[in-house]
Amino acid sequence: MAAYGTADIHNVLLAGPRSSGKTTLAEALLFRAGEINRKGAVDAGTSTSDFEKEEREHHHSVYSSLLHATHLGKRINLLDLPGAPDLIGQAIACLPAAETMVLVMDPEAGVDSMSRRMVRLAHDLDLPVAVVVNKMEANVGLLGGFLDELKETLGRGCLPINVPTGGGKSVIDCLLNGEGESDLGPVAGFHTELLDQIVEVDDALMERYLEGEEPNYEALHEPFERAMDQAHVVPVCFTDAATGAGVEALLDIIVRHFPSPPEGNHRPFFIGEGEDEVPFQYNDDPNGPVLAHVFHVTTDPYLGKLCFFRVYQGTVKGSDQLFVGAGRKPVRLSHVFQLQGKDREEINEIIAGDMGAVAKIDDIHLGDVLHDDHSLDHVHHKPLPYPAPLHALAVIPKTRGDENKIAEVLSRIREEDPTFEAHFDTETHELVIHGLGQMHLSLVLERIKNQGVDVEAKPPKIAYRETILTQAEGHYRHKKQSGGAGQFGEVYLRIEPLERGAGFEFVDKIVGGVIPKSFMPAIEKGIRDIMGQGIAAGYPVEDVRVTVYDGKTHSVDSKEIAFKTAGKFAFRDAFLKAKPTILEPVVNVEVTTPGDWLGSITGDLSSRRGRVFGTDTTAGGRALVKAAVPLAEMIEYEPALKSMTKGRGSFTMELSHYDPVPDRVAKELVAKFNGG
Ligand SMILES: Nc1nc2c(ncn2[C@@H]2O[C@H](COP(=O)(O)OP(=O)(O)OP(=O)(O)O)[C@@H](O)[C@H]2O)c(=O)[nH]1
Ligand SMILES: [Mg+2]
Repeated sequence: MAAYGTADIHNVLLAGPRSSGKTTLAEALLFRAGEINRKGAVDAGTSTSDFEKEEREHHHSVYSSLLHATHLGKRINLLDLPGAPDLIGQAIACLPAAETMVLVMDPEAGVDSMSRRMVRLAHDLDLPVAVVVNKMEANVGLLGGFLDELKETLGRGCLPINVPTGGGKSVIDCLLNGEGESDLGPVAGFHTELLDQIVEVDDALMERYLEGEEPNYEALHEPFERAMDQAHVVPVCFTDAATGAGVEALLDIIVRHFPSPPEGNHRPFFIGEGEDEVPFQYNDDPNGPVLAHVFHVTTDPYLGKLCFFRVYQGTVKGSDQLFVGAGRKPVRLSHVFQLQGKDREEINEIIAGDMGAVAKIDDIHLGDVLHDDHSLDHVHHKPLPYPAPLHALAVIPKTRGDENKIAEVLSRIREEDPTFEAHFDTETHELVIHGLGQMHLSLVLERIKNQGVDVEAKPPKIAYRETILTQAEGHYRHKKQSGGAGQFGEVYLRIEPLERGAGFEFVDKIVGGVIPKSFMPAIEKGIRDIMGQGIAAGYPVEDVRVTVYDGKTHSVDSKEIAFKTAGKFAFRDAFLKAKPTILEPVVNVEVTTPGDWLGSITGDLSSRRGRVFGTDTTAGGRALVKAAVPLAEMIEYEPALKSMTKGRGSFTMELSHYDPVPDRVAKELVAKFNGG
């Protein structure tokens, strides 16, 4: 039996921008709760959370990690997420597992684009947000301005629940206490502001409050928690993970005020497929049928594949056999573990609301639902908004024969990371990896190298597409009738542009059986083949409708292969007459910088063929720029932004749409394809 019940659990994500101190704060929380007796440090490679080789070497988080602590008899599960935008796949995967997102912020860096992105994600998943302003002592002079900035960007409900005092050396509560002096002024003002906001969600409490009654913890707990669930209040507290100031107060806040699984907004699960899909409510009951969800997959050096899951109802035991989604064959778990960074401990059971891991089960994958009752076969979590991997690299082993080893590493990474893809390009005979940016891909290369495989990587290829601008007709007669078995197939077709993103449509308008139905799939196959290879510049063709309307058949020599060839070349014929054009991916870029670099950032983005569609200067004097820029121009953006902003700017980008490339670029791509 667990020493705690479902209502005693608090699941918290530590999210936020790079280097804001999430991992250091996690370490400080574990230390203060007595879980570890030595405080490790990220920079020394000794923290509990950043234990993987790449993390110890680079001094930042690369993977999400699960930690736990006990405080005031309550259980806290912490998920320490990496803050680098390139590693956001790791962070997004974990979002379903918790009831609260704690956004850890560095007041000097301010509300950057990564913070905004995490808040948007939380909002989409109905996840309450709290803010921890970390590094308070060194930045005590900035804290007042930073609070204004938080309010301006996250809404007026963004209010302190404690405030720094003694020059950032400690904190003083302002939820249940209205007395004393803080570094930001009298506590009374903060206390009143917070209570005024909380009572708005509870009429009876509001009435008593307006009559002058000072609400105590019991009176406030439920309304406060509800205000968080509704994002009416976004509590802000202060810490200094380096000195430990405010850390115990944060432990108190987590267990006393943040939602437990039964209190929090339920995670968005659905049951059924397509039109029959309806929201599914789980019940947090440890005695109910098991419902668990896999939110993280890693590789343990000893145990191999490790799948982390959160239990929503029922109790998962090592002896259990569970179904995976709609799969009919149950999997036997054998052992279940609780994790403290890399340290794992086998335990008997994991109750509703809690998290754990199972090892070495090939049939369990990231995002899977585990259950023990066929009525839950079709339960799934709302799909998570993973960004598309836009950067690509071709990977070439230096030693022949290492391909298999590389493929093994890559397939493991694919299991763990939904924002990573790898495929073998049969055209170029290259192994191409796709990720979110340079950092993401160089970490993948490192993992390959750590397996003792030496590789070379070629510069990123941009995923251009080919399409047409008008309609055209095409024709091809494939005839081979000299010696041996003959081949004959003749095809007339028409191609027309479709809306961007529509893909491919194949229409059979043959009348009178001039081409028998049985050959149509071969024609379509020939067309799909050549579309995949590209015609003008070697990039896949998209957004066309092909209508086959005439042709000829030979009673003996017509066979599938002949019609496949005829379809392929008839398409090529039409394509070249239909004003072919090349499309390029365009990304939405959001740049934030502290300080006045607005002019240089917009100027630079314009020189990258970007279209700036929004600029703003926020409370802390920070610049925010939104623009749409061709991906090809963003390859070297990270170092450029760094040097422009003395290392203080940050940016995020997401695929927006495809646009035709300018003539000059098209000519270059075509010439390159033709060996120029
Ligand atoms: N002065 C000061 N430094 C801190 C504090 N918290 C963290 N740091 C330092 O800030 C740097 C980044 O800390 P991390 O804990 O790795 O930050 P993170 O948010 O986990 O970073 P990512 O994993 O890259 O997202 C390290 O050098 C820490 O020692 C703090 O409260 N005060
Ligand atoms: Mg970290």
